[in-house]
Amino acid sequence: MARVIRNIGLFVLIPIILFVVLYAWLIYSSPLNIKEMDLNKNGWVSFTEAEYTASYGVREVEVDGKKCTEYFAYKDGLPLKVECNEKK
Ligand SMILES: [Ca+2]
Repeated sequence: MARVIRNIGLFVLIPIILFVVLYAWLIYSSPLNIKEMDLNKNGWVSFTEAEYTASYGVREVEVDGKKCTEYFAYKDGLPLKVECNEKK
C-alpha cells in the first residue's frame, strides 16, 4: 500500500517539478525583469506572461535619432521593451 501511495506521489510530484523548472526557465530567459513581465499589472507573473515574454526576437530601431534595440514578442510581433544607449 505504501508503495502505491509513493508511486502516485511521484506521478503528482514529477509534473509539478517539471512545471516549476519550466516556469523558472521562462522567467530566466526573458529579456524583461519581473516587474516588466507582469503585463496585466496584477502583481504576479503568470505562466502565460512568462511564456509570452520569453519567446522574443530582437531588432534594431531608431528612436529620436539614436540607435536602439527593440525586443518584440514572436507571438504577435508587438514590442516588449526598447533599450537605447544613453551615450551623448
Ligand atoms: Ca500578471
